[in-house]
Amino acid sequence: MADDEEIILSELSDDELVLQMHDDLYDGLKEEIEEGVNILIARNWTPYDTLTKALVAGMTIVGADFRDGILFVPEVLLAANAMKGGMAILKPLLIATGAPRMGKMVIGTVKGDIHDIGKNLVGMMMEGAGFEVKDLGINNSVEKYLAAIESEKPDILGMSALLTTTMPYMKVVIDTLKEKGMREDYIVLVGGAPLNEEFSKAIGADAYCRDAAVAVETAKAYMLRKHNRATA
Ligand code: B1M
Repeated sequence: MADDEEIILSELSDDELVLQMHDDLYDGLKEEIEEGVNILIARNWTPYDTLTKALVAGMTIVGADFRDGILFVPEVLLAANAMKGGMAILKPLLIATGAPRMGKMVIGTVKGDIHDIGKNLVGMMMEGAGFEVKDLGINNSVEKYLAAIESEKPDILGMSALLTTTMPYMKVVIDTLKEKGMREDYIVLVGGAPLNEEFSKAIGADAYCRDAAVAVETAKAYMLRKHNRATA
């Protein structure tokens, strides 16, 4: 297609549209992303497929070029903004009405870290699965986590970190819970691109969640164990 030829998103096939959305996300075109999301949903795509195949896959390309020095912070911010536009449309669709109450989670990105797209996605998927979610936002100190768990009394504490320099802060939070004798009162789940299972074990978390879907499954499994212990 010639560069100056206008692309009508609604005239593209599903595969073409998804590829175009990856390009549009890369270029930070929020309105086009919102339109693409609406088209896929109107074509009976599930919100989850739309999210993972069109948005998350597009953000993976952005991430690779950011890493390789092809894209810089301003461009990545635009891409993140476009992604959030698409996520805002999907959020009410992912949050199924009438899902049974599964439990409550407090989630936040750790101190020094402002990445929130993955954390928001986890919150949305957890709500969709019937969990009540209290989102603490970004850059959370141990004091903020403690205040929130004391006021919200969640079953689960979720922490997100996207930087190798901020992920050790999760251990600060867990160690503080231990010092206060509160560690066993909460299920602690951690996630974020630089983490892995080994790190999660080393810092004393209950589990590492590779992505939002795994976070939901892990949270459900731990809630079931908690329930079984309580009724044993
Ligand atoms: Co940042 N950044 N960034 N950035 N950024 C990364 C993380 C990086 C890997 C890019 C790269 O070099 N390839 C790199 C980190 C390198 C490292 O530490 N080893 C990096 C860097 C270096 C930086 C800055 C230092 C750049 C600079 O200023 N020079 C700076 C740091 C700012 C700070 O936090 N103090 C910075 C800034 C930014 C922006 C502001 C421009 C923007 C963030 C916008 C926003 O979030 N509102 C940004 C972005 C967008 C990225 C990338 C490109 C994309 C992250 C993302 O949103 N992914 C990222 C590259 C990458 O990860 N490939 C990168 C999509 C999202 C759906 O996935 O967040 O992994 P993810 O979440 C997943 C799972 O990890 C998991 O589930 C989610 C959904 O499936 N998960 C959880 C996440 N949290 C969970 C919590 C749970 C469970 C599961 O709790 C239960």
